[in-house]
Amino acid sequence: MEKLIITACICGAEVTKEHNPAVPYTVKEIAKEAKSAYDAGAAIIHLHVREDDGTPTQSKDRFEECIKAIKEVCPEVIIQPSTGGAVGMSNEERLAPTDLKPEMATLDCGTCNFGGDEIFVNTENMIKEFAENMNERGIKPEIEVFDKGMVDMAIRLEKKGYLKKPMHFDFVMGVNGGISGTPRDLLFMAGSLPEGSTWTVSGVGRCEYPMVAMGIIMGGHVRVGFEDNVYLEKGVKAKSNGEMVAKAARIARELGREIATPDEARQILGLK
Ligand code: KMH
Ligand code: ZN
Repeated sequence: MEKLIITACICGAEVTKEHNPAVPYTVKEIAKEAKSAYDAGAAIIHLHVREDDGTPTQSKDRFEECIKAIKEVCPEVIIQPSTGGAVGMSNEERLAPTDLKPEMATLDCGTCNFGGDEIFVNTENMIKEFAENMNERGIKPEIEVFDKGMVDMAIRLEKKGYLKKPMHFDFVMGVNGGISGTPRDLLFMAGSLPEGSTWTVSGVGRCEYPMVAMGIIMGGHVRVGFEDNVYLEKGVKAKSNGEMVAKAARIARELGREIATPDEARQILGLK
């Protein structure tokens, strides 16, 4: 089976130090968490950034600072800025980091409830605008899908020329408002992709490690990190993103799946 790409979502936009004191805010903390994840086997860092007080931001300057700091401590890792940002941000704000021309960035392919009164808005025209922005800059989108209809949206947009094959998807499962993180639903999502697509799975909260195990067995790839879950196991908070990546790598090795280096991940994803 193909080597396993582990993505670490080290920071997110919603999780705070109240949830887990190890959630990084400052540039230094973000670089430290990226390094801990990379050292444990992560090939990709899915990146959100914060102000020093924890406020989520899509500032291009802040991304630039954080990317520079990460590259200093792990030069070969793939950095994948978020264009999802935080609920309520404008399109312009969300797209700011694409001007830095990263190798990859996320492209959220549909609107969904995000708990309480929160709605994460991604209309069809927004998705087209974001996809065109990334095409112009040579950025490979990681198509984030929170439900099956979003897979269908990506398939439609590929047919219209907004997205290029082979597409790479991230199934974000277990969000309060999206598809649940169950084996049945992961089989459904993976079975809905066009031939030749690659995919990773992000299980939110308690379904993180069950989805990791499923993803590894099914030949997909996996994402772990504070954005999705702050626990290492029931009742035990992770001390770092590295601990969570190490657990995913351990499960993979037990199941006979080797871990991809960033350069191997670039080959698998067609980044070079
Ligand atoms: N913070 C969420 C509202 C992405 O990174 O592209 C959206 C999100 C998706 O995290
Ligand atoms: Zn994200």
